[in-house]
Amino acid sequence: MTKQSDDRRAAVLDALREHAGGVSGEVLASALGISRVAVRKHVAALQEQGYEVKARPGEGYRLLSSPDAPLPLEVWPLVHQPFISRLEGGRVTGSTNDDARVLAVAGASEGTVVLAAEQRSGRGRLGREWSSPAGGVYASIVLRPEVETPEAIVLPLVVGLGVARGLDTIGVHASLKWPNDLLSDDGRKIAGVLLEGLSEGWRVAWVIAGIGVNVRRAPRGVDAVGVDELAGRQVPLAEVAAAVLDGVALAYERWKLDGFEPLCAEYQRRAWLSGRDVTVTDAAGRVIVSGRATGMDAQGRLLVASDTGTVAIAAGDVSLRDPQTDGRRA
Ligand code: BT5
Repeated sequence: MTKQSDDRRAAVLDALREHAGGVSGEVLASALGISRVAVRKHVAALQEQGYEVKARPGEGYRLLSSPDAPLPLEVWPLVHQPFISRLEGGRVTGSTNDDARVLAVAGASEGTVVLAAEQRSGRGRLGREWSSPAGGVYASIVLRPEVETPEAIVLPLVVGLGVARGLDTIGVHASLKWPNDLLSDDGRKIAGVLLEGLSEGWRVAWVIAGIGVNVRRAPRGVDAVGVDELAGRQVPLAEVAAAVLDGVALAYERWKLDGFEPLCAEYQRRAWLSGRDVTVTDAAGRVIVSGRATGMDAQGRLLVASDTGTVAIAAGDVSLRDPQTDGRRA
């Protein structure tokens, strides 16, 4: 659905919310300028999405409850940034990155988003799994930055920063572990970012920014934490989704205008690795450098001071290093 579209289903839902005590099909139909049959169809579709609507002949319709899910109908009213132009999905899927890719290939415009309440085959970087049970928020945003491919390397940092800003607005502070992890102050992973894209020659055609946020609880078997635990309340999933989308929209649009430099200081303030001893490995698991993470340069490269000097890393996996054994710890 798009904000501009004359979305009758959203109007039916709004009217049901307005008439909390119930409303007849006839009143709804004439208020919205549609037939009673159409009202019935929209109500059935809402019920199918998890809205509990009581329908009684003679008494009309009454909305009893709304689903706690990142459904477009729930998220739209909470999104403020016009950059977010279209919302799809909101239920169970394989991977929202795959769904968004299909839309991007078909020409979907920048700001198109696919949401999910649960993913069957959510993925992280380098083919790793992203555990995506119900109770999280999974979102993929179509981006079409008009830049050459090397300039887009910094995008995971921009998106990560946007997610962190979004989480701020719901009372959750996240640190950023270069390049793409959002961690609680005690180092548990709240969210991850996965960017996938297509270049045509030197130009970027599209990028899918995939974001996974643990909300209700952390999945088992990984060092993770949910937003609820950190916020100290049960945060509606639609609220988390809207906050994250708005945060990413703002950070991304700033980057498009002025590049990474104006965002760099903010990223550094949140940088979880700064001052820690790290080992950086490449995609094959080979060690690129071991040393102390000292910060980042204006291109978003991680700076690691090693025995042989400072190395600027554009891509890699970072783990904490135990200086006693020189072995990897986390
Ligand atoms: C990431 O990869 O952190 C990127 C995650 C992106 C997920 C989103 S959800 C929407 C979109 N659709 C997708 O299919 N994916 C994107 P990486 O840095 O490679 O981290 C993966 C590692 O994090 C795994 O190997 C686990 O150790 C750990 N992990 C898996 N699921 C987790 C979770 N729910 N919370 C915290 N850690 C998790």
